[in-house]
Amino acid sequence: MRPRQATRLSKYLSLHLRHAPDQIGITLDAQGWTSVETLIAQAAAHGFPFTREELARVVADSDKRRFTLDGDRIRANQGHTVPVDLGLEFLAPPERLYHGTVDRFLPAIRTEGLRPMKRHAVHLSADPETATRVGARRGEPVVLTVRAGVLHRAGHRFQRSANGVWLTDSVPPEALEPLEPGPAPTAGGAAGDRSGS
Ligand code: HQG
Repeated sequence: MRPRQATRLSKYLSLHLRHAPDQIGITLDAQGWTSVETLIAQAAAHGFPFTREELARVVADSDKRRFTLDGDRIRANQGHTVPVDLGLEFLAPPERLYHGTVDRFLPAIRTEGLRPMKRHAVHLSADPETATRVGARRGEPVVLTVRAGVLHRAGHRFQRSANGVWLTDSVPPEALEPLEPGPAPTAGGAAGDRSGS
């Protein structure tokens, strides 16, 4: 399978295992699993044929381990918008976690904190490099540092998905560390005025 086809299949799986199972007539169980046999048959019936071997290859090669294949079952490891309970344990996060985003969301994030938006949970990365890649999907990345340890001790609950993404309901603005000063403060002497960042 050529890389471009593998990417298409990966995106197809993300779409139907996270967001739109109905569109191809498959159902996810409460934990997000669906039958591989049915998936393959329904995808073919909807004009997207692929083999079990191609599926296994894409799951094994996924850079982000997006899917788990378990016998005749498959599920997405995170990122759902349809309701599923992934059965992940709650556990204590590291003291700091990271969130990759872009400049244009910062005013809202500074006011409301991080919200799950369309997903079930806010996605946080274990290291700034990963967060940089997440932010870069949308433009010039900005990496926010989250005081996860403080939040956890204050009662916020954290889970870690099978591919190492940390999930939590929300992050209030005060749990975000101030950003490093930008490279070039604009005219008007705004330098030092980073309140709320
Ligand atoms: C932003 C990818 C305004 C948030 C990645 C983000 C990740 C706010 C966007 C996974 C906000 C939501 C998740 C607020 C958050 N106001 N904007 N209050 N709070 N945002 O895609 O974290 O390729 O739902 O900063 O690797 O970008 O799908 O979340 O920019 O692990 O496997 O709202 O998706 O993995 O975007 O990415 P998303 P995300 P996959």
